[in-house]
Amino acid sequence: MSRNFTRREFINISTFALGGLALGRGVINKIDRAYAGNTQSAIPALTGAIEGNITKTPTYCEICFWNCAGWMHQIDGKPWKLTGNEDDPNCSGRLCTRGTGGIGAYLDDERLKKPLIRTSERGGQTFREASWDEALDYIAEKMIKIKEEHGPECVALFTHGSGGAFFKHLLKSYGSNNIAAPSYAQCRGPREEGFYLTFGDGIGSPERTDLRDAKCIVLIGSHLGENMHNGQVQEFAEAIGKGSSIITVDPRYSTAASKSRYWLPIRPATDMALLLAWINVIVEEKLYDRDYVEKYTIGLEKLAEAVKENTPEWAYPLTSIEPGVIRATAREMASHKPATIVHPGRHVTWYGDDTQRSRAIAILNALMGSWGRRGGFYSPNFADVPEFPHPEYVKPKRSWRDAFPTEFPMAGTALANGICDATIPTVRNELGSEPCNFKGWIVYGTNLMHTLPDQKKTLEAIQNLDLLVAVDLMPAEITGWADVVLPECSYLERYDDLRLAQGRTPTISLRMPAFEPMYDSKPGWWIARELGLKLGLDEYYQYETIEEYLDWRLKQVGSSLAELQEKGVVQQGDQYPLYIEEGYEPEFDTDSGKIELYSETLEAYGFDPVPRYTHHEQPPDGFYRLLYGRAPMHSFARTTNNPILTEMMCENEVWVNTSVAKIWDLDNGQYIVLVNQDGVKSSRIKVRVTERIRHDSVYMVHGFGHSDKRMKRSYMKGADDNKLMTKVLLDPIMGGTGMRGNFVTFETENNN
Ligand SMILES: Nc1nc2c(c(=O)[nH]1)N[C@H]1C(S)=C(S)[C@@H](COP(=O)(O)OP(=O)(O)OC[C@H]3O[C@@H](n4cnc5c(=O)[nH]c(N)nc54)[C@H](O)[C@@H]3O)O[C@H]1N2
Ligand SMILES: Nc1nc2c(c(=O)[nH]1)N[C@H]1C(S)=C(S)[C@@H](COP(=O)(O)OP(=O)(O)OC[C@H]3O[C@@H](n4cnc5c(=O)[nH]c(N)nc54)[C@H](O)[C@@H]3O)O[C@H]1N2
Ligand code: SF4
Ligand SMILES: [Mo]
Repeated sequence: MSRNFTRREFINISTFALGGLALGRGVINKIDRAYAGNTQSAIPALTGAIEGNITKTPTYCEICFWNCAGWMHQIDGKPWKLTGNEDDPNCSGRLCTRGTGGIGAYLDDERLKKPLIRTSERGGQTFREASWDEALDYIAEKMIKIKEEHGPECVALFTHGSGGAFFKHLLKSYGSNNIAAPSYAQCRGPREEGFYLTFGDGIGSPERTDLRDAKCIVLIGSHLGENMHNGQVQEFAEAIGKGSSIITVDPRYSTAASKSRYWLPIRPATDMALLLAWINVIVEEKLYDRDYVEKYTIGLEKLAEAVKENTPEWAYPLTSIEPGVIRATAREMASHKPATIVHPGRHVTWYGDDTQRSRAIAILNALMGSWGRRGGFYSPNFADVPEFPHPEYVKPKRSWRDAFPTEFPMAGTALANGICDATIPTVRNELGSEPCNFKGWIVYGTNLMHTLPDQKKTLEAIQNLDLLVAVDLMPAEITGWADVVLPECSYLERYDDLRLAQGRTPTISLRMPAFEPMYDSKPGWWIARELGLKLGLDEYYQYETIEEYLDWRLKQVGSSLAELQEKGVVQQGDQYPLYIEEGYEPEFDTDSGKIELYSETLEAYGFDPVPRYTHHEQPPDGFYRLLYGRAPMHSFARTTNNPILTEMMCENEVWVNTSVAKIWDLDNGQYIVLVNQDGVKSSRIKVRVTERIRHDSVYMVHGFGHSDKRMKRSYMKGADDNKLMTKVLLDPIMGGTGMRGNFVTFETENNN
């Protein structure tokens, strides 16, 4: 496939240097060390020449939720390398560094190996090994009891990851619809609701952003290149290669900032002022797409009225961005419209007014006329595969919503933090007409201790449970609090449900096992089905094998399991036009049927119909705002024990501005402890003295500082940002947990 960005540009931006990494000598030595003592190596003995029987098995990557489709190559049945599937639009044939290191998820010898049942009080970390039968019986018994005594709705599911689909089916069959994903209220929920309120549609994943054809890209805290969502970064590199004008707003000189025409090192927490000032300039100077705005939007006059005071001069003292730069960047955006995209971001739960900030971004895009246009937001296509037949789900009598009758009216799905609240009797006492708190949690592939801010509250909720089940690959922190721990096998050892991704072309892809499950681990689909059968839900499982399930689904759309096993990815579904200029006719599922620059829906709920600037607390003297983000070679806290990826980065560092380091007498490479505004301390973390961060903030990569000793490679390596997030700024519109209102100071051996 032809791509007209230079390879150097791509490698430069994405640290893809390992793209297509096979298990080279260095990596093999490291894994061999991890396996020292095992009689048989898990990896092929490469001697330079490739000898043996080479095979490849289709999969899609589970190292992050971009889910690139790829191939697991083997030599004589042993792992050799992971590569991208050429037919996959999510990756265009290339996996990222993390994806190629996915073999490490399979090879990690510190994985969970057997089902475990807790033998002491919660958190006591005392478990005994159990058979699958015993562990599942234990869970089924408790679930039946909760159903009888409190109702099935009192069991909630937290899920992130592919196998979660089978647990969702299980929970709904059992009678509960209380299903939460931290990827909503701790990640992209405000963005989805902000765009929905404006365009009547969300962004989805992979993002419907037409970066490759954009002539101007505005990144507001989106650190593409460190945020390594594969296809998106490839398109970003392509746009840079074509000379697209990049404007990056970030208090930190990110990789993206280094590729930008403009870098706006904004004072954190003031982005709304910048966005309103941009809107002000674009409206005042009539720089918007007039035909588009007239045809598709309502509320321009009210918008103009609402932002008339929000001039660049007004925004300057708030944001520290000079009025001239605000005007110049507004005009730059407008000069490329409609191929200007103000990127909606992904992890957007920052300051509590996040739905409104996302709405301001949506409004800017509407003014540029970029929704539905080439170089803006395309209209995605979807693969459509019927579900495997099952009886209708029992209609739950109560939902998580009942615990929040008046709050968070726009929450589109259960809130992970909301379920936590509704588990603590003193916080939320009502769940429906009968008093009921959550009594059981099933936690699939999400490490709540690293994921939900306010860890104290999470622990308090856990102590109120009758049942906590953790289905995980690793002995992650959450498993230490569970009653029953179920070891799932890695994605390379299992079938999963079909990947149906949105995109320019609709595709289906398959994950199938390349290896037998190691130890006594099992695939998620098997675990959920066995539990379903033990709960007497046989009628919801009218298939015996997963092959039968997948083949049935695929046959409904003229494909088959055999075809997917051979190709890994197939195109399926109708291909509709992507852009208005190619015949796409936009429909806006808003109350007015138009793009709402002014939202009467929000007004009716008592919220601002046009986003307004609200002041957020700035750090007190001697404290610095805690910022956090991603590193290209790790995913959250899920790869920080991966034997291959830890070789590339084994701990995080705290970025401290040079002038601040001078004040505190901090040296580059020195270990310190961070202490937050509530006196909570981090584990030891190395200082990185740099000009690349503002003086009022510090920065670290999320996912390090594991506290579970069973993960030896990552135990106490670097610091956990989440531990320092004791203050949460709740979004009143949809309940997202703003995490950037925490401040830290430094403790060194000299000053503690
Ligand atoms: N402090 C802080 N909190 C955050 C964020 C942050 O940056 N800082 N980011 C937020 C964002 S954007 C998101 S999307 C969420 C993500 O939050 P999570 O989805 O909770 O991400 P992880 O911490 O990676 O937890 C994933 C868990 O899945 C397990 N796992 C890995 N592979 C498998 C598998 O194949 N099967 C099973 N069953 N388990 C597996 C891992 O061992 C780990 O315990 O976190 C949010 N919370
Ligand atoms: N390698 C890798 N890539 C990933 C992931 C991963 O774990 N690893 N996770 C994926 C997921 S689920 C998500 S949600 C995304 C998250 O990635 P993004 O949505 O791109 O970014 P965020 O984590 O929201 O923001 C991080 C950036 O925001 C800047 N920032 C902090 N405060 C402010 C502020 O007040 N204003 C502005 N303008 N900027 C600020 C930080 O300096 C940093 O550069 O990454 C995805 N990609
Ligand atoms: S972006 Fe990288 S880690 Fe994420 S699914 Fe794709 S290859 Fe895997
Ligand atoms: Mo996320």
